[in-house]
Amino acid sequence: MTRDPCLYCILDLGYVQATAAEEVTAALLAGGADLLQLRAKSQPLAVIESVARRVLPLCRAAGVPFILNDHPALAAALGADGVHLGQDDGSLTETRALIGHGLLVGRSTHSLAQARAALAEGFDYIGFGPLYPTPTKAGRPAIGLGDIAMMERDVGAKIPAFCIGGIHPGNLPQVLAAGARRIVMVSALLQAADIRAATRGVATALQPT
Ligand code: TZP
Ligand code: MG
Repeated sequence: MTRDPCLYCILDLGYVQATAAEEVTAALLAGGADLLQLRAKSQPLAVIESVARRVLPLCRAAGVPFILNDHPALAAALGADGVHLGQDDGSLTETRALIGHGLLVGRSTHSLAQARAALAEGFDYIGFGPLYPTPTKAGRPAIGLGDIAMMERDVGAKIPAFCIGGIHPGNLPQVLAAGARRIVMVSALLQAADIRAATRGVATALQPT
């Protein structure tokens, strides 16, 4: 990562039509996304590959790392900058055996213990949440804000740690007050009337003063 990454945006095909992928990606990048992930939970691999091939050059041109959710082999074949793994997506060692050492590998974590374990295992960054209930990851219990400060102290001081889940411009001040320094925002940006302006507002709020 070339600059201190604060705002991690996700192009989630649960919210965005594949045909709108480039337009939405361009808006997220213009608004100030520091990383961009393609997440497509219910799409065939061919669609994921097609969308990835179209948005990857936009990320490259903006100097923003392109991360693929799941599918490490495809991420490597595409020349993505990284891959994002959930708790059940295998170990870092298994993933590195498949894709080598050239890609960032991130891990979703849902507790302080999992965040510490991801750091110890050697992941390049983590997601931490969901802080609040969210339809984007329905059924995953919210963990609240209480552990953010300790997670930042123990993990976020060493690798980028992105708080995630149900964050929107209205509750962002509380998330930051709880100690978060980096966040992921998905539905609140993808469903905004003006994605670029909404992203810009959040990116600005995350800049250290
Ligand atoms: N992992 C934990 S919460 C979440 C993911 C992918 C969804 C975040 O989406 P939103 O819409 O910002 O709540
Ligand atoms: Mg996964």
